[in-house]
Amino acid sequence: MSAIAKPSIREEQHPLIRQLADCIESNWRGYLPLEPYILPEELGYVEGRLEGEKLIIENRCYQTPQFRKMHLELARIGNKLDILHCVMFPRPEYDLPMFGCDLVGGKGQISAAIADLSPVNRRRVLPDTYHQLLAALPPPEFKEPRELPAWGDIFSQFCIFIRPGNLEEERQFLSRVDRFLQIHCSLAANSTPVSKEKQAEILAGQHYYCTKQQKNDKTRRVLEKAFGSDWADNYMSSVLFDLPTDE
Ligand code: BLA
Repeated sequence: MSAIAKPSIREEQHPLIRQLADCIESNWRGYLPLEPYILPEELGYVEGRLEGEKLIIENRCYQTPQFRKMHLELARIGNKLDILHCVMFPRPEYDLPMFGCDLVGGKGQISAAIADLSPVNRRRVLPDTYHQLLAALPPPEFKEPRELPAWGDIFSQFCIFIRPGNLEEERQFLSRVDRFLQIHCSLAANSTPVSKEKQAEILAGQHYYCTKQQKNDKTRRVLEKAFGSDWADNYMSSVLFDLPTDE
């Protein structure tokens, strides 16, 4: 086996995907003590074919005292589709929201840019400090907000889901996600465990979040077409949105 790391596909991806991947990793490294997280079987780097085009998936995954799993995935289908997917799964001992982000683009244009800090407690409201800090950000101004699908009731009032119209909107999206991550990583790094009862509630909220995300037919369709439906099912339930277990 060669000791030389494969060049990341991020070098070839849409500039906003590259910049967001760098931004996510620099916040992670800046605020949190990262340890490796081992993905199941051979799912770290995957290649398949979709309509004659090569589909490449590249995963990076870490854990920290507060996060069970921090997953950054970059995917590329020939020159047709570029994807960034990122989820930070807190350990259920901590009252922390789920950070999630998805960028989907093709042929030089990002069609979907979504980012949120999603609440997982019973009333599905963000912890007070999160609410205050997020509410104090400058109001987002995007020309093309997009409508959330039916399963999107998991997202908070601060969720942004847009089609960026120009470079200035791409820049604004990037800077807002950077702020989300600064707020999230700094609050998380200082958070302490909650009571057992509260933990059970958080665990249930995380289950609900993952179950809803698994209903995203657009993601499923891309994976199914390239790798078949069993593989897609397994990938969505064990890599993208695995349910936390009650240890
Ligand atoms: C949309 N996700 C999409 C779309 C595709 C994918 C092709 C449609 C783009 C569009 O309508 O313009 C595909 N996304 C993928 C694939 C992977 C991926 C193949 O991550 C992984 C390999 N999705 C997430 C996370 C969020 C998310 C973490 O993975 C949010 C926090 C949201 N993606 C999301 C939403 C849509 C989407 C809400 C729009 C769905 C719709 O309009 O029905």
